[in-house]
Amino acid sequence: NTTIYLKEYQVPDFLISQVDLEFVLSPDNTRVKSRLKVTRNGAHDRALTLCGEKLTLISVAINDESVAADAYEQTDMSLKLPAVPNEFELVIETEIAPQQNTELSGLYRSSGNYCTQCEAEGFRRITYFLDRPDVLAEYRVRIVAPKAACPVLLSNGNPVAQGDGPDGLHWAQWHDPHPKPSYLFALVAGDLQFIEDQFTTMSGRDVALKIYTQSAYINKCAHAMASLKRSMAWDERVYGREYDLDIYNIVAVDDFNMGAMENKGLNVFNTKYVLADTDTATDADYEAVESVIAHEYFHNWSGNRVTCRDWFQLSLKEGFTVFRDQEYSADLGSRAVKRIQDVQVLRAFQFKEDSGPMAHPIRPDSYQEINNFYTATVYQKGAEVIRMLHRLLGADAFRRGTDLYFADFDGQAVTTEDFVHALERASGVDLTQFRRWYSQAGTPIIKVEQHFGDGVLTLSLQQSCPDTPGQTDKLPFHMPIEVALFSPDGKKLVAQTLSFNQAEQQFRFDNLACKPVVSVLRYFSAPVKLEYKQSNADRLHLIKYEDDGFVRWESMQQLCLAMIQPALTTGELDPRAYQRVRDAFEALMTDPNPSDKAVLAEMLTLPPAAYIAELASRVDPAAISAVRDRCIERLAKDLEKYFHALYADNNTALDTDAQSLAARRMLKNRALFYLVETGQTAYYALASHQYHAASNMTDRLAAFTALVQSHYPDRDALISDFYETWQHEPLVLDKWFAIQAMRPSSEALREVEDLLHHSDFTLTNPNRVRSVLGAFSGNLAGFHRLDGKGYALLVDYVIKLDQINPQIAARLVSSLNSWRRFTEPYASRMRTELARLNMVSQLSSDVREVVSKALS
Ligand code: BAL
Ligand code: ZN
Repeated sequence: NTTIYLKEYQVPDFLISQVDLEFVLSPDNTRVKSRLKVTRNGAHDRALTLCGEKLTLISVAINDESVAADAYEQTDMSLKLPAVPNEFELVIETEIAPQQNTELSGLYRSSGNYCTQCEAEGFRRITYFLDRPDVLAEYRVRIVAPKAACPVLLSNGNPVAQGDGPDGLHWAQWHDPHPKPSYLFALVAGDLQFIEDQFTTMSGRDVALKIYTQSAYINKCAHAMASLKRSMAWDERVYGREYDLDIYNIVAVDDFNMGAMENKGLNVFNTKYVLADTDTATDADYEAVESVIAHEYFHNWSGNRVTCRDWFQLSLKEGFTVFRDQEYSADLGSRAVKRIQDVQVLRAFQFKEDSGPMAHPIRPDSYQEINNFYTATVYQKGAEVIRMLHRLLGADAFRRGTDLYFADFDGQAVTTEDFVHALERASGVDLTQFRRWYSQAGTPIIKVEQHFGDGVLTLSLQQSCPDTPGQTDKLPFHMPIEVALFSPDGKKLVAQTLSFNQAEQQFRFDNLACKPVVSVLRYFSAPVKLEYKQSNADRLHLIKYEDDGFVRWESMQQLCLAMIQPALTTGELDPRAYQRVRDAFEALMTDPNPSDKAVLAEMLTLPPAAYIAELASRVDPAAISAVRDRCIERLAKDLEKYFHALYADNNTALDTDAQSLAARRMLKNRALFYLVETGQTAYYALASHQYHAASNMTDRLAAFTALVQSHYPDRDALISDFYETWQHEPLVLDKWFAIQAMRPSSEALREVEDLLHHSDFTLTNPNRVRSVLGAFSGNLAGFHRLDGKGYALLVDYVIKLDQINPQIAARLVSSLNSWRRFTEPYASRMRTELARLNMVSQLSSDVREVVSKALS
């Protein structure tokens, strides 16, 4: 594999200002004719080298003169034209086979329809091109296809013309006036239905909105459409950003590597993030659709109008856009719950990445395969970095900064440095030190100590950051630490943002009548691990009095960790630690006025096994599962009557707004989970009744999950019933696969082996692969076995999948990345399987990069 370095970035030797594409579509031989206006960039005499993969070259012409085959050099990866004029028109004809494209990168077929995915480097699988994000061109696209099979023909921008041709063919032409890089190109053609709506922008322009999908799904698109309109209004209100074409098209397809793609004016989506109705989608699915629709819409400015100079800058658009979609969802629903859930994702995936062999800064220095860098670090930590900027500058200065950024760089391909500098110019805040967040990898550890005397509280903060591959001796970060002080009777005395930028720093709070309770890292104001020997009394005080839901939840998590962590080594639950959690649960459940039912549901959830593993110095998966299960079982039995009351109180539809109803369902289903964990027949019957009687998928799936992951005696019949009912709904069937693959038991392996042979399992659909192999590899109790058979199974399938879809195969390997952090024999067994994988001679560059870094 070749390594590409940020420090070696060079401007392109040539620019392309105009692109005219003509596609004559056919499953096995699609003709692509590309007419490019090319200009030499600067004074040099270097050759023009275009990227191209899996293309059959038909012809090349410069300024209408055919170029003979001996006048160019062709390799598997490129087409080199040694002597070209300074300005010329280049016409290239190629042939491709969308039907054979199982990698789902470039032009491919999904359920018989044509679609594209070009980010990051898919366009080179369509035609020879300068396939890099700093080459921006205006695109005109003509699509020709059989009218019967492909009544719908779509590309970026605005529709220009359409008509019928001979032999049952028809055609359509599209024009995108906004210069864009090739990764934002899209084409869709097929037999699709659509729903439509419209949006009037803040300057009074009408935009037609359409969502296309197969006819079987068309009744499930209304929520996505409503989300799109809300997103458009939000971006006008919060960022002053208006949409800039006459039409906004979204297409939902079954087979998609990512969640969705922000192609200019023609988003292509995984059906998972478009389709939703109450029968088939859970409340969490509704929220996910809302946030991904918003995310892709927000990219129209943060990504498309202003794009990335090179792929090292990916977080420029992704970190910023994730921050934007997180804030959008927070504005729409419960801000506290959104923050809790985002932090959970960060801790589960990004912290793990930061402590493993693939750790990289949000702006990586190097990569072998860019597809491996669409990571939780670039996305989620990237969003946390933007959030810190927002907090350090304040909302108004931050907005002045983003206005300046959009104005100065509109239509350009820029860097994270351009972004930070724009914020600096607009705010006057010096961000020199803050920039380290872009270049240093690793999760900082903050030690907190407090001292109180003579009415003065001194808070001492110390920061450090562990070594990561290629990086040692890191310099201190600049970060905002939100703190508040609470009086013994629960009054908030002080709330303040500390600007923490030294290795060690002290902060003084004067004139305090008595020792306060200190709340640190409110709102999770920085993506760090806190080492804070807080007393349990203080934690309980914060659970009671904090108005930040994140801290209330985090204090509860800390109480739970204080119960779980010692037991991982002793094997025994400390009775006092257990009693504290039990009493705190009881107090929460008997609080007559819980502030937010969804926050309460989160507070009644023990820290996930993956997070307990992340915090352990050595991961013993069996111990983690055993201790966590024991805690759940005891809490369930000891607090049964409270869980039952909670269930009964919330098993009603007293609220009318969707958000309150969803919060109620979340709380009720949390209670149901514990009730089922008691193992009592009555609660199995209760859950079974809920499963059968449910009027929505949230309740049905919660009951199904609780029963399938318990010792429910009629488990097999229930699994069959679910399958019989939902087998024709692929997204629901994905849930059916995943819930079985996540069964927290050593039985999971055998079940996963069966699922992999199920007639509905296929390696060609990424959602299905993720629902079985992805879910299984995240199953701490089921995947990590003393005999290592879980790892062997995964590697067997990675080898098969790598021949079909290397991007998804590489993602699966990452679950073995952290092998060094495991106890024996797990660590050795994981390494053995990685070594076996590494011996395969025909590995893709995607898998090769992950496996070789994991072993190095
Ligand atoms: N740009 C790839 C998909 C997304 O982040 O929106
Ligand atoms: Zn994105």
